[in-house]
Amino acid sequence: MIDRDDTRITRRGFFWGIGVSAVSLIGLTAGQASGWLSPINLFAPRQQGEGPQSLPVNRTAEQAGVVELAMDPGWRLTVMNGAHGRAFSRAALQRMEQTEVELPIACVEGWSTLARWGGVRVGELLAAVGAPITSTLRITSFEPHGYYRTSMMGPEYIRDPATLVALELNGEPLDVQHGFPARVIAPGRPGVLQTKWLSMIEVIR
Ligand SMILES: Nc1nc2c(c(=O)[nH]1)N[C@H]1C(S)=C(S)[C@@H](COP(=O)(O)O)O[C@H]1N2
Ligand SMILES: [Mo]
Repeated sequence: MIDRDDTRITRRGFFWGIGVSAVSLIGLTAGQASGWLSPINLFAPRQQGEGPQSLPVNRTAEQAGVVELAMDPGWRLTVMNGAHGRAFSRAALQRMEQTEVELPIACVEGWSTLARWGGVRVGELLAAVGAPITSTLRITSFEPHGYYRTSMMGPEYIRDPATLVALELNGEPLDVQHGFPARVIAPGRPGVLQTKWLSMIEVIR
């Protein structure tokens, strides 16, 4: 049985809690957006224009525990179509037709930064394993844990010629913080789905 007075106190506490979270959220957002508040910005490295290759970093390579794996010369990107697959070294990806696109990373945390990306069209990789452009893909990172290590990609992205497995960022090889050896970049995709540190692309239908 719940005592009425207890219930009322709990409710007050609940609303008070919401008020506090709303205030701190506004504080953090303002800190990211405007220069004069930047000393209190708790996400300092994620400001516009900051970070390696002039792009902020969400979850660093150190936080993701990928630094050694990213530098492994034995790295391959495996592309699976049913039982058939191919493993591409970074050099093999570089020998394929390269495409350059200008696309932003747009993070829900409140920043969006435009960058120049170079790499291989996802559609080309699918063609290399005989998969149609109407496929749906599961994309997996070699990041061992973490909420953003996998993403799905439907045909609406794949058939867009600007959807890449990116190898280069702003004219240089991807920094490890931005997904070296290879990451996904596609137009109109939320930042969380622009998977870094790729290991596998699977056709799931
Ligand atoms: N493997 C992996 N990919 C990831 C993430 C991650 O934590 N792990 N973070 C995502 C999020 S939330 C964003 S906004 C972008 C940021 O890319 P950047 O760090 O290169 O700017 O990467 C995405 N890709
Ligand atoms: Mo993000």
